[in-house]
Amino acid sequence: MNTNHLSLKLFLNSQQQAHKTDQNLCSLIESIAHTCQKISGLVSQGALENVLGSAESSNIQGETQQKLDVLTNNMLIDSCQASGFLSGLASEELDEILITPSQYSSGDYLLLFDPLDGSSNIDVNVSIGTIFSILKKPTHHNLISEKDFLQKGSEQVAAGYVLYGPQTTLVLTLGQGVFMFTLDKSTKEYLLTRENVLIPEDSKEFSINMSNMRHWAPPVRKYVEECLAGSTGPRQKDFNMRWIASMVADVHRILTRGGIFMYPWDQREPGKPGKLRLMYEANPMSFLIEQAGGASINSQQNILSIQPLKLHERVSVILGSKNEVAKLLEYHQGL
Ligand code: AHM
Ligand code: MG
Repeated sequence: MNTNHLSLKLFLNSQQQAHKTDQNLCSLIESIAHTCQKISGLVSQGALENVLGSAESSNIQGETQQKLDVLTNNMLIDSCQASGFLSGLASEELDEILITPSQYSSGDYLLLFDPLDGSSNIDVNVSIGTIFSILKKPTHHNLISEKDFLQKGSEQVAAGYVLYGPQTTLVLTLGQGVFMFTLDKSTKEYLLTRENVLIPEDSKEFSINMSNMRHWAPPVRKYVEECLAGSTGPRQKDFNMRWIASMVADVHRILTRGGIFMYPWDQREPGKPGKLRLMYEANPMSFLIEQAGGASINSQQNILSIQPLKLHERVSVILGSKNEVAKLLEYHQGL
Protein backbone atom coordinates (compact mmCIF):
# COMPACT_ATOMS: atom_id res chain seq x y z
CA MET A 1 0.00 0.00 0.00
CA ASN A 2 1.17 3.52 -0.76
CA THR A 3 1.63 5.10 2.68
CA ASN A 4 2.00 8.64 1.32
CA HIS A 5 -1.72 9.33 1.18
CA LEU A 6 -2.98 11.96 3.58
CA SER A 7 -5.76 10.82 5.93
CA LEU A 8 -9.10 12.67 5.94
CA LYS A 9 -8.29 13.96 9.43
CA LEU A 10 -4.93 15.43 8.37
CA PHE A 11 -6.48 16.83 5.20
CA LEU A 12 -9.16 18.62 7.27
CA ASN A 13 -6.46 19.94 9.63
CA SER A 14 -4.63 21.36 6.62
CA GLN A 15 -7.86 23.03 5.41
CA GLN A 16 -8.30 24.63 8.84
CA GLN A 17 -4.83 26.08 8.61
CA ALA A 18 -4.95 27.13 4.95
CA HIS A 19 -8.51 28.48 4.74
CA LYS A 20 -9.52 29.01 8.38
CA THR A 21 -12.19 26.32 7.99
CA ASP A 22 -14.23 26.02 11.18
CA GLN A 23 -13.07 23.11 13.31
CA ASN A 24 -16.67 22.12 14.11
CA LEU A 25 -17.43 21.85 10.40
CA CYS A 26 -14.41 19.57 9.99
CA SER A 27 -15.55 17.43 12.93
CA LEU A 28 -19.07 17.20 11.46
CA ILE A 29 -17.61 15.97 8.16
CA GLU A 30 -15.53 13.39 10.03
CA SER A 31 -18.65 12.22 11.81
CA ILE A 32 -20.55 11.80 8.50
CA ALA A 33 -17.56 10.00 6.97
CA HIS A 34 -17.32 7.67 9.96
CA THR A 35 -21.01 6.72 9.69
CA CYS A 36 -20.60 6.15 5.94
CA GLN A 37 -17.71 3.80 6.67
CA LYS A 38 -20.17 1.75 8.77
CA ILE A 39 -22.81 2.01 6.03
CA SER A 40 -20.24 0.71 3.54
CA GLY A 41 -19.75 -2.37 5.74
CA LEU A 42 -23.50 -2.97 6.06
CA VAL A 43 -24.12 -2.52 2.32
CA SER A 44 -21.38 -5.00 1.46
CA GLN A 45 -22.82 -7.63 3.81
CA GLY A 46 -26.19 -7.46 1.98
CA ALA A 47 -28.13 -10.71 2.25
CA LEU A 48 -25.78 -11.97 4.99
CA GLU A 49 -27.18 -9.30 7.32
CA ASN A 50 -30.73 -9.67 5.94
CA VAL A 51 -30.76 -6.02 4.87
CA LEU A 52 -31.92 -6.42 1.26
CA GLY A 53 -35.49 -5.98 0.03
CA SER A 54 -38.36 -3.67 0.78
CA ALA A 55 -39.09 -2.16 4.18
CA GLU A 56 -42.77 -2.16 3.17
CA SER A 57 -43.10 1.52 3.98
CA SER A 58 -43.02 4.64 1.83
CA ASN A 59 -41.47 8.08 2.15
CA ILE A 60 -43.07 11.52 1.71
CA GLN A 61 -42.52 11.32 -2.06
CA GLY A 62 -44.63 8.14 -2.15
CA GLU A 63 -41.62 5.96 -3.02
CA THR A 64 -41.32 2.49 -1.48
CA GLN A 65 -38.47 2.44 1.01
CA GLN A 66 -35.91 -0.34 0.98
CA LYS A 67 -34.71 -1.79 4.28
CA LEU A 68 -31.33 -0.16 3.69
CA ASP A 69 -32.95 3.26 3.06
CA VAL A 70 -34.45 3.09 6.54
CA LEU A 71 -31.39 1.63 8.29
CA THR A 72 -28.91 4.10 6.79
CA ASN A 73 -31.25 7.01 7.47
CA ASN A 74 -31.37 6.05 11.15
CA MET A 75 -27.60 5.56 11.33
CA LEU A 76 -26.95 9.05 9.97
CA ILE A 77 -29.59 10.65 12.20
CA ASP A 78 -28.24 9.00 15.35
CA SER A 79 -24.58 9.79 14.77
CA CYS A 80 -25.00 13.31 13.35
CA GLN A 81 -27.42 14.45 16.05
CA ALA A 82 -25.08 13.14 18.74
CA SER A 83 -22.10 14.93 17.14
CA GLY A 84 -23.15 18.21 18.79
CA PHE A 85 -22.51 20.30 15.65
CA LEU A 86 -26.05 20.41 14.24
CA SER A 87 -29.09 22.53 14.94
CA GLY A 88 -31.16 20.30 12.72
CA LEU A 89 -31.20 17.91 9.82
CA ALA A 90 -33.37 16.91 6.89
CA SER A 91 -33.42 13.74 4.82
CA GLU A 92 -35.05 12.33 1.71
CA GLU A 93 -36.53 9.69 4.00
CA LEU A 94 -38.06 12.09 6.57
CA ASP A 95 -41.27 14.05 5.99
CA GLU A 96 -40.10 17.03 8.03
CA ILE A 97 -36.91 18.51 9.45
CA LEU A 98 -35.56 17.13 12.73
CA ILE A 99 -34.45 19.66 15.30
CA THR A 100 -31.57 18.40 17.45
CA PRO A 101 -33.15 17.04 20.65
CA SER A 102 -32.31 18.77 23.92
CA GLN A 103 -30.21 15.86 25.27
CA TYR A 104 -27.55 16.75 22.68
CA SER A 105 -25.68 20.01 22.29
CA SER A 106 -26.84 22.05 19.37
CA GLY A 107 -24.42 23.49 16.81
CA ASP A 108 -24.21 26.05 14.01
CA TYR A 109 -24.89 23.74 11.10
CA LEU A 110 -27.82 22.26 9.20
CA LEU A 111 -27.37 18.94 7.41
CA LEU A 112 -29.39 17.58 4.50
CA PHE A 113 -28.86 14.12 3.05
CA ASP A 114 -30.07 11.32 0.87
CA PRO A 115 -28.90 8.40 3.02
CA LEU A 116 -28.80 5.88 0.18
CA ASP A 117 -29.20 7.21 -3.32
CA GLY A 118 -29.90 4.84 -6.19
CA SER A 119 -32.33 2.70 -4.21
CA SER A 120 -33.40 0.73 -7.29
CA ASN A 121 -29.83 -0.61 -7.48
CA ILE A 122 -29.55 -1.94 -3.90
CA ASP A 123 -30.92 -5.42 -4.55
CA VAL A 124 -29.04 -5.87 -7.84
CA ASN A 125 -25.62 -5.16 -6.28
CA VAL A 126 -24.88 -2.05 -8.36
CA SER A 127 -23.14 1.05 -6.94
CA ILE A 128 -25.16 3.27 -4.60
CA GLY A 129 -24.17 6.13 -2.31
CA THR A 130 -24.87 8.69 0.40
CA ILE A 131 -25.19 12.36 -0.64
CA PHE A 132 -24.88 15.25 1.85
CA SER A 133 -25.13 19.03 1.92
CA ILE A 134 -24.13 21.29 4.83
CA LEU A 135 -25.54 24.78 5.43
CA LYS A 136 -24.87 27.31 8.14
CA LYS A 137 -27.77 28.01 10.48
CA PRO A 138 -28.92 31.62 9.91
CA THR A 139 -27.42 33.39 12.93
CA HIS A 140 -30.46 35.50 13.79
CA HIS A 141 -32.48 32.46 14.87
CA ASN A 142 -32.37 30.50 18.07
CA LEU A 143 -35.18 28.13 17.23
CA ILE A 144 -34.91 26.73 13.74
CA SER A 145 -37.70 25.84 11.33
CA GLU A 146 -37.94 24.47 7.77
CA LYS A 147 -37.51 28.04 6.49
CA ASP A 148 -33.92 28.08 7.75
CA PHE A 149 -33.09 25.17 5.46
CA LEU A 150 -34.50 26.91 2.37
CA GLN A 151 -31.20 28.44 1.31
CA LYS A 152 -29.83 28.57 -2.23
CA GLY A 153 -27.24 25.94 -3.16
CA SER A 154 -24.67 28.72 -3.42
CA GLU A 155 -24.90 29.04 0.39
CA GLN A 156 -23.61 25.49 1.02
CA VAL A 157 -20.46 25.46 3.16
CA ALA A 158 -19.62 21.86 2.28
CA ALA A 159 -21.07 19.02 0.24
CA GLY A 160 -20.13 15.58 -0.89
CA TYR A 161 -21.03 11.96 -1.38
CA VAL A 162 -19.76 8.54 -0.44
CA LEU A 163 -19.93 6.03 -3.28
CA TYR A 164 -20.28 2.36 -2.31
CA GLY A 165 -18.83 0.69 -5.39
CA PRO A 166 -15.86 -1.60 -6.01
CA GLN A 167 -14.12 0.91 -3.72
CA THR A 168 -15.77 3.15 -1.14
CA THR A 169 -14.93 6.70 -2.15
CA LEU A 170 -15.64 9.94 -0.29
CA VAL A 171 -15.81 12.98 -2.58
CA LEU A 172 -15.80 16.31 -0.80
CA THR A 173 -15.81 20.04 -1.36
CA LEU A 174 -15.49 22.80 1.20
CA GLY A 175 -15.65 25.41 -1.56
CA GLN A 176 -11.91 25.18 -2.30
CA GLY A 177 -11.84 22.46 -4.95
CA VAL A 178 -12.89 18.82 -5.02
CA PHE A 179 -11.02 16.03 -3.22
CA MET A 180 -11.45 12.27 -3.39
CA PHE A 181 -10.62 9.83 -0.57
CA THR A 182 -10.57 6.05 -0.81
CA LEU A 183 -11.62 4.07 2.26
CA ASP A 184 -8.86 1.71 3.34
CA LYS A 185 -11.03 -1.09 4.72
CA SER A 186 -8.15 -2.64 6.67
CA THR A 187 -7.54 0.49 8.78
CA LYS A 188 -11.04 2.02 8.32
CA GLU A 189 -9.38 5.27 7.29
CA TYR A 190 -10.20 7.49 4.33
CA LEU A 191 -7.02 8.36 2.40
CA LEU A 192 -6.67 11.21 -0.08
CA THR A 193 -6.30 9.70 -3.55
CA ARG A 194 -7.17 12.62 -5.89
CA GLU A 195 -6.90 16.36 -5.31
CA ASN A 196 -8.24 19.39 -7.14
CA VAL A 197 -10.36 17.31 -9.48
CA LEU A 198 -11.08 19.03 -12.82
CA ILE A 199 -13.70 17.95 -15.34
CA PRO A 200 -12.71 18.17 -19.03
CA GLU A 201 -14.65 21.02 -20.69
CA ASP A 202 -15.65 18.88 -23.68
CA SER A 203 -16.94 15.36 -23.75
CA LYS A 204 -18.22 12.56 -25.98
CA GLU A 205 -20.29 10.76 -23.34
CA PHE A 206 -23.87 11.44 -22.25
CA SER A 207 -25.98 10.00 -19.47
CA ILE A 208 -29.78 9.96 -19.51
CA ASN A 209 -32.56 7.42 -19.09
CA MET A 210 -33.30 6.91 -22.81
CA SER A 211 -36.56 5.06 -22.11
CA ASN A 212 -38.12 8.48 -21.41
CA MET A 213 -37.07 9.97 -24.75
CA ARG A 214 -40.57 10.34 -26.19
CA HIS A 215 -41.59 12.46 -23.16
CA TRP A 216 -38.73 15.01 -23.24
CA ALA A 217 -38.95 18.67 -24.21
CA PRO A 218 -37.67 19.52 -27.73
CA PRO A 219 -34.27 21.00 -26.61
CA VAL A 220 -33.28 17.78 -24.79
CA ARG A 221 -34.48 15.63 -27.71
CA LYS A 222 -32.48 17.76 -30.14
CA TYR A 223 -29.31 17.48 -28.05
CA VAL A 224 -29.57 13.68 -27.67
CA GLU A 225 -30.55 13.14 -31.33
CA GLU A 226 -27.42 15.05 -32.35
CA CYS A 227 -25.29 12.89 -30.05
CA LEU A 228 -26.85 9.75 -31.55
CA ALA A 229 -26.17 10.98 -35.09
CA GLY A 230 -22.46 10.71 -34.25
CA SER A 231 -19.68 11.58 -36.68
CA THR A 232 -22.06 12.00 -39.62
CA GLY A 233 -24.33 14.43 -37.69
CA PRO A 234 -23.89 18.09 -36.72
CA ARG A 235 -21.60 17.26 -33.75
CA GLN A 236 -19.19 15.44 -36.08
CA LYS A 237 -18.09 12.99 -33.43
CA ASP A 238 -19.31 9.66 -32.08
CA PHE A 239 -20.78 9.71 -28.58
CA ASN A 240 -20.90 6.99 -25.96
CA MET A 241 -23.79 6.56 -23.52
CA ARG A 242 -23.86 5.43 -19.86
CA TRP A 243 -26.79 5.30 -17.41
CA ILE A 244 -26.18 3.64 -14.06
CA ALA A 245 -29.43 4.88 -12.43
CA SER A 246 -27.45 5.91 -9.34
CA MET A 247 -26.73 9.62 -9.52
CA VAL A 248 -23.68 9.16 -7.28
CA ALA A 249 -22.12 6.68 -9.71
CA ASP A 250 -23.00 8.74 -12.81
CA VAL A 251 -21.63 11.95 -11.24
CA HIS A 252 -18.52 10.10 -10.08
CA ARG A 253 -17.81 9.02 -13.65
CA ILE A 254 -18.25 12.62 -14.83
CA LEU A 255 -15.88 13.91 -12.13
CA THR A 256 -13.41 11.25 -13.23
CA ARG A 257 -13.51 11.51 -17.04
CA GLY A 258 -16.08 14.16 -18.01
CA GLY A 259 -19.49 13.83 -19.62
CA ILE A 260 -23.00 15.14 -19.17
CA PHE A 261 -25.78 13.89 -16.89
CA MET A 262 -29.44 14.76 -17.48
CA TYR A 263 -32.62 14.04 -15.58
CA PRO A 264 -34.85 16.58 -17.33
CA TRP A 265 -38.46 17.68 -17.01
CA ASP A 266 -40.79 15.51 -19.05
CA GLN A 267 -44.35 15.90 -20.25
CA ARG A 268 -45.87 13.00 -18.28
CA GLU A 269 -46.27 15.22 -15.22
CA PRO A 270 -45.96 18.78 -16.56
CA GLY A 271 -46.35 20.34 -13.11
CA LYS A 272 -43.36 18.42 -11.73
CA PRO A 273 -40.00 20.04 -12.56
CA GLY A 274 -38.10 16.73 -12.58
CA LYS A 275 -37.47 13.56 -10.60
CA LEU A 276 -34.46 14.55 -8.54
CA ARG A 277 -34.63 16.60 -5.35
CA LEU A 278 -33.05 20.03 -5.23
CA MET A 279 -31.79 20.29 -1.67
CA TYR A 280 -30.11 16.96 -1.00
CA GLU A 281 -29.39 15.62 -4.51
CA ALA A 282 -29.04 18.41 -7.10
CA ASN A 283 -27.48 21.10 -4.88
CA PRO A 284 -24.62 19.07 -3.37
CA MET A 285 -23.84 17.48 -6.77
CA SER A 286 -23.94 20.89 -8.48
CA PHE A 287 -21.57 22.35 -5.86
CA LEU A 288 -19.08 19.52 -6.53
CA ILE A 289 -19.44 19.82 -10.31
CA GLU A 290 -18.93 23.61 -10.27
CA GLN A 291 -15.97 23.31 -7.92
CA ALA A 292 -14.44 20.90 -10.45
CA GLY A 293 -14.87 23.41 -13.29
CA GLY A 294 -18.10 21.96 -14.69
CA ALA A 295 -21.56 23.51 -14.93
CA SER A 296 -25.03 22.68 -13.65
CA ILE A 297 -28.42 24.04 -14.77
CA ASN A 298 -32.09 23.13 -14.47
CA SER A 299 -32.70 24.11 -18.10
CA GLN A 300 -32.58 27.92 -17.96
CA GLN A 301 -30.83 28.71 -14.70
CA ASN A 302 -27.77 27.73 -12.68
CA ILE A 303 -29.03 25.18 -10.10
CA LEU A 304 -27.04 26.78 -7.27
CA SER A 305 -28.94 30.05 -7.80
CA ILE A 306 -32.42 28.54 -7.35
CA GLN A 307 -34.29 29.78 -4.27
CA PRO A 308 -35.91 26.65 -2.77
CA LEU A 309 -39.56 27.03 -1.78
CA LYS A 310 -39.93 23.70 -0.01
CA LEU A 311 -37.72 21.03 1.52
CA HIS A 312 -38.53 18.19 -0.86
CA GLU A 313 -38.67 20.37 -3.98
CA ARG A 314 -37.82 18.64 -7.24
CA VAL A 315 -35.76 20.03 -10.06
CA SER A 316 -34.70 19.24 -13.61
CA VAL A 317 -30.94 18.51 -13.67
CA ILE A 318 -28.37 18.95 -16.46
CA LEU A 319 -24.76 18.87 -15.25
CA GLY A 320 -21.22 18.02 -16.26
CA SER A 321 -18.65 19.17 -18.82
CA LYS A 322 -18.96 22.92 -19.27
CA ASN A 323 -19.27 23.14 -23.05
CA GLU A 324 -21.89 20.39 -23.25
CA VAL A 325 -24.04 22.07 -20.56
CA ALA A 326 -23.63 25.37 -22.44
CA LYS A 327 -25.01 23.71 -25.58
CA LEU A 328 -28.13 22.56 -23.71
CA LEU A 329 -28.59 26.03 -22.27
CA GLU A 330 -28.43 27.48 -25.80
CA TYR A 331 -31.02 24.99 -27.05
CA HIS A 332 -33.34 25.83 -24.14
CA GLN A 333 -32.96 29.53 -24.91
CA GLY A 334 -33.91 28.82 -28.51
CA LEU A 335 -30.50 29.77 -29.89
P1 AHM B 1 -33.66 7.62 -5.29
O1 AHM B 1 -33.19 8.76 -4.43
O2 AHM B 1 -35.03 7.14 -4.94
O3 AHM B 1 -32.68 6.50 -5.37
O4 AHM B 1 -33.84 8.22 -6.78
C1 AHM B 1 -32.80 8.94 -7.36
C2 AHM B 1 -32.15 8.11 -8.46
C3 AHM B 1 -30.87 8.73 -8.97
O5 AHM B 1 -29.77 8.24 -8.25
C4 AHM B 1 -30.83 8.27 -10.42
O6 AHM B 1 -30.12 9.18 -11.24
C5 AHM B 1 -32.28 8.20 -10.78
O7 AHM B 1 -33.01 8.09 -9.57
C6 AHM B 1 -32.60 7.03 -11.66
O8 AHM B 1 -33.91 7.11 -12.06
P2 AHM B 1 -34.56 6.08 -13.10
O9 AHM B 1 -34.74 4.80 -12.34
O10 AHM B 1 -35.85 6.74 -13.48
O11 AHM B 1 -33.62 5.91 -14.25
MG1 MG C 1 -31.88 9.89 -4.04
